[in-house]
Amino acid sequence: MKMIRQSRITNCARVVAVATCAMFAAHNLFAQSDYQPTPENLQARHEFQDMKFGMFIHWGVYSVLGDGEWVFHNRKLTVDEYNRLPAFFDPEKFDAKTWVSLARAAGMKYITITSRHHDGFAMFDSKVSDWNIVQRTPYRKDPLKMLAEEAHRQGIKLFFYYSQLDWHNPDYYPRGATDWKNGRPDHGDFSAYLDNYMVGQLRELLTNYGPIGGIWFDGMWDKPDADWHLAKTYALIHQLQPAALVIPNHHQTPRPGEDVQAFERDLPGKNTAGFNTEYVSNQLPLESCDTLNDNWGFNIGDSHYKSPEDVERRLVQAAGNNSNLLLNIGPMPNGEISPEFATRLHTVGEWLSRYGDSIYGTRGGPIAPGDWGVTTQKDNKIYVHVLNWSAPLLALPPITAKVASARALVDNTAAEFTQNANGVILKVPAARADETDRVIVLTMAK
Ligand code: FHN
Repeated sequence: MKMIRQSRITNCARVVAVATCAMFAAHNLFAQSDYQPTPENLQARHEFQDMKFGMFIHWGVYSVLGDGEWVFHNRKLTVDEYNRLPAFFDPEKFDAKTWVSLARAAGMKYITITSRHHDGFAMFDSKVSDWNIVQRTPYRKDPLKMLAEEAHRQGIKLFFYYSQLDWHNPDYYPRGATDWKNGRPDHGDFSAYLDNYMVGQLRELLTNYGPIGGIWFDGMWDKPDADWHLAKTYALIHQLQPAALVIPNHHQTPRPGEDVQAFERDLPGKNTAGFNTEYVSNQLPLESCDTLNDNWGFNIGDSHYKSPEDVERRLVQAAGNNSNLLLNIGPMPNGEISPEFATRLHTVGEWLSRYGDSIYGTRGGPIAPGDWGVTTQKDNKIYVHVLNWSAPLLALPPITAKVASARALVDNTAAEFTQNANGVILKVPAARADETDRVIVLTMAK
């Protein structure tokens, strides 16, 4: 089972990698070239960077089959077959309060949820077509509305994932790299798909759910050479909600009109996944997404969960690389989040209640990340995150400011240090049994 799952992930990654490379050349042609972010947008970017940790949610009718969000494509189902799926989707256990409360308990400050994935199925009340949760499922309600209201109540920012790629709509034509014969006609009006269908749905998402954090785009890599009408689309978003952030997961150099640079399953600048760009913007906020097990959408056979300590390390690494971490869970078709996800998130939240000062509101520190760990910084403090170091002394490169004190974050005990032109030598307290990250707070002299 595990081998099948891994090979599916690899196949998907390969499709995405090939397509994103080809997109590179044409990429600046279609963006919002005269884009000047408004003061609200710049403020939203700043707040986004401060939040550091978000909950990614992949949830759609595909969850019924318990085989991930690519099941339509992976099993080469026809549109007629897939059309039967919504009738089985009745998430009677969905409770927006439980989901938002879990995000908060995990120390997450925002949620990014699939408003529709590549199957094109709208998980919200859309008037643009009836291919949506209200009209096609026995549930008949709009979970995004409930989630938006609850998120606003609990002070959590809500972002909508929106797949530009569509395996269902006939107007998504010519079809792209993920094409298979699923029964759609060999003709269609791509401009109508973009300007009427997609823009119509984006307009709904940006007007019916109160202030939202932004739109998280995915799927452009399916048709690298197409004109995606980005200028119009991005301009509409910024016109409807100037503070809404455009976050594109196209894995390439950012284009004008985009507000955040996204990385998938990799830290900024790394490309272990095989499809990320090594270019890292020094202007835009950065976000790296990953998933708590191996799948994005619910997969009943996937029990390859990351440990809470692993998640904590990834969060620290992301913060040290000046990035947010968007961590995914795939809720079940009945609307519940499985205990395997929930317990791990609670543990991470408990850790953050002790170590959060060294994460939230910080930016990447002045010392380059190394095998030993990373640094973050905020105000007159540098947080040295020692993730992987067993010797008692740690030699850091020179920093311009004078260090006034060094203390362990966890119990405020003083840590010995010396500073000279060659750098800072820190005596690192021995790691406690349960300590993922030893954080030494260096306070700079005024
Ligand atoms: O194909 C999708 C995948 O299903 C998932 O949504 C991830 C999340 O980053 N993005 C895609 C590929 O880039």
